[in-house]
Amino acid sequence: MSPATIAAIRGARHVAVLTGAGISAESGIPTFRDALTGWWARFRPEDLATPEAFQRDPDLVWRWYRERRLRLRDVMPNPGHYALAELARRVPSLTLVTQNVDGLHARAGSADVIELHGNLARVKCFDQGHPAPDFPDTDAVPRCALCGSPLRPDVVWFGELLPADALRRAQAAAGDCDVFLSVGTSNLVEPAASLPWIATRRGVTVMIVNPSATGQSSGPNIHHLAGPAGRVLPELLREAWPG
Ligand code: BV8
Repeated sequence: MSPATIAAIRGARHVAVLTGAGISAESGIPTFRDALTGWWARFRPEDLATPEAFQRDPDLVWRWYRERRLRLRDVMPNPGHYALAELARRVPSLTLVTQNVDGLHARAGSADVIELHGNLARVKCFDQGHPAPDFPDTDAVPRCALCGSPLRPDVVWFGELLPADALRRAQAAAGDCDVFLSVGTSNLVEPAASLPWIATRRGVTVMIVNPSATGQSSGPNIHHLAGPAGRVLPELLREAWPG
């Protein structure tokens, strides 16, 4: 990695990190842009991850999330998740913001993860948002014990607002950081996709960890660390803090 990249991360006061589905790819979780596999290949995520899809066919959407959640039992954080947990111990301040709903950052030891799009392990009811104690392992949509409305995963669907406090904290971190680290995101989904621009416009260093340059911005302060997060992030830490 370039001496400028190493110097920037070593000298950082506050690192803001935004992760997307790409950081979980090496844990075996397909990214959003990868076509859905098997029976689900006939759908696009944007067609299932909406309140309208749930109201149209609650059992279908519930089953999709139930399968995704059951699959989480067999996956583990990968070296990319662990490297970010280690980075938080190396710099004075680190804010970790994720678009992912898989909970893998917390399982890798990261604290105070800002989950912009919710968490697949949590369930709430559709009408009132009453939290449900657990994710009922049923094929048909279960009902809320308090109000009787259908239960749904506690994730942010397309067309739904992000949790206001999470978005505010993420935007504040992008506005305060001196290094912005974007890992495994295609920058397609708003308003998360605008976070790196807050940092770029301030002229701070932006590092992009992604095997692909597609959809990624470029410029004098933008360092593209090309490659899979599970290899690049541990490499970044080893070179910045050798031994
Ligand atoms: C909202 C939870 C107000 C559900 C998800 C402008 C402003 C505001 C809103 C909009 C706007 N324009 C459009 C909108 C509407 C919409 C939107 O952005 N649509 C897109 C499709 C254009 N946004 C919303 O609806 C948001 N709500 O803004 O409310 C509003 C409402 C209506 C109208 C106006 C305003 C809510 C968005 C949240 C949706 N929920 N997830 C679930 O999971 O089921 S988003 C979903 O996409 C996931 O969370 C995922 O993380 C996220 C983003 O995708 P990525 O993470 O980037 O993943 P992706 O697959 O795209 O890319 C993977 C990347 O990894 C690639 O670059 C690849 O190269 C790289 N990669 C692969 N392998 C590796 C790797 N990188 C590193 N290492 C590897 N090994």
